[in-house]
Amino acid sequence: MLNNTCPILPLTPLGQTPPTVLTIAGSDSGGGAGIQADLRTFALLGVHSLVAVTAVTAQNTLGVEDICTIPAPFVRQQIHTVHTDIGIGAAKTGMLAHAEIIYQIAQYWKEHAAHIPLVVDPVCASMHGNPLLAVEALDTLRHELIPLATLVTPNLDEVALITGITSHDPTALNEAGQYFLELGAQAVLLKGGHNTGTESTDYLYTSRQRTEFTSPRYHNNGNDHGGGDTLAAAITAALAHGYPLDSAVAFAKEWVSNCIQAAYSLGAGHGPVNAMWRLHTQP
Ligand code: PXL
Repeated sequence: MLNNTCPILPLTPLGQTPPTVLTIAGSDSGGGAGIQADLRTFALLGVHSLVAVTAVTAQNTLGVEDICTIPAPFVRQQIHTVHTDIGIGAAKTGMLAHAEIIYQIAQYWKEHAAHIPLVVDPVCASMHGNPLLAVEALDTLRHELIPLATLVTPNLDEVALITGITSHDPTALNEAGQYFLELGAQAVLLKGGHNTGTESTDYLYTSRQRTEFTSPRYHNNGNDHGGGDTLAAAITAALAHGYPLDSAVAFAKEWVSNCIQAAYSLGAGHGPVNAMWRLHTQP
């Protein structure tokens, strides 16, 4: 059953400008993840979407067949062009492909955008295991971009790649949380979505506290493509609406649970989580 009590973000009166949110991410030609998931989420959460494309993937529900990356200076130019005219209320990063793109974004952020909330979803691979970030880029991610993040949202595979911590016991998770804070992130959300069990628990660490967010684990025949992107996009939209971080995470967790329950099958592989569940409910 969909949770029709899921709160919605405030609607901007028609004719007025809604909050603006930037996604810096890759395109998924199958429409399940990446920029496509971000734009759906942003639209249904009442914010205006800005886009800086980092890479274009040729992929379907079975996997990524090929990737064409955008030159790093052009990624920076896309950010600069929308920032200087339109303004950015909050931003998120997704697939960043390689070190030079990460470096350009980080330099821009440090010089011109340090005050803007930045959610870093450290996308390393697709759910099929296709790499979306060069391994050589991990150091640039750790030392250039993560220190600028308002929030980093790694799943447990990404935690292992970035921190080297592979155990999921409570002490190891605390160590992993600490690792991201010591890199300079203001907060980290360790997503237990890839953990086993009947519940999915995510752990939010800030310098002051650890907060748990638990939801039931829904079984939807593997139709959960784009779930991580959708969660990070919903957090970013809530931040742009002015929510404090813990409320933004709580909201986004409930939002993505609804998207997961409403997922549909597509092609022969993994279908997407479905932000359009919202269209089936009364405002
Ligand atoms: O879900 C992570 C992700 C992000 N961005 C792009 C992707 C994927 C997963 O496949 O293709 C472009």
